[in-house]
Amino acid sequence: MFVLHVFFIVALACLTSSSGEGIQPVSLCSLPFWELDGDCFYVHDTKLNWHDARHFCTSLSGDNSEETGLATLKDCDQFSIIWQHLSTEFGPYGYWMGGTDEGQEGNWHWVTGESMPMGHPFWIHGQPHNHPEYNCMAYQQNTGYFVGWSCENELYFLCQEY
Ligand SMILES: [Ca+2]
Repeated sequence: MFVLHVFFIVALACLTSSSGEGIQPVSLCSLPFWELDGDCFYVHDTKLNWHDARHFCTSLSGDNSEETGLATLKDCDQFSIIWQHLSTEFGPYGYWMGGTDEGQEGNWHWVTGESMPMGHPFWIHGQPHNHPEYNCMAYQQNTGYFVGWSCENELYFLCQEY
């Protein structure tokens, strides 16, 4: 009976600690994606140009039914959470994300086809500008803003499970 009691207390302690704040025993995301604000993201630490980065992110869907691609952001709160994560876990680099105006100059949209936010507080001051050589959107961690860059630049990048 004593042994049974000890086992029960230990089991209860594990259950309590695993349900504590900040610990998420069940993730919505499949590896290598991690959950953040209800969505699944992955930061790739090798630099590629925007098109190769987009292809890499798309290829991560593998056998999963989830579609994957360069990351999009749903709102300002998620933008803030991503900034905090990149600041603490990675570094002051540029990261490709899924915004582009390649199809039509000045018509910035997410690769999912959804409209993307314009102006403050997302884009760096004065952007997005209409420039035919700057058609791909990066997140600039050191400034905390989106910028439009040449798609041929090689950067780290952020993928997402949609
Ligand atoms: Ca452009």
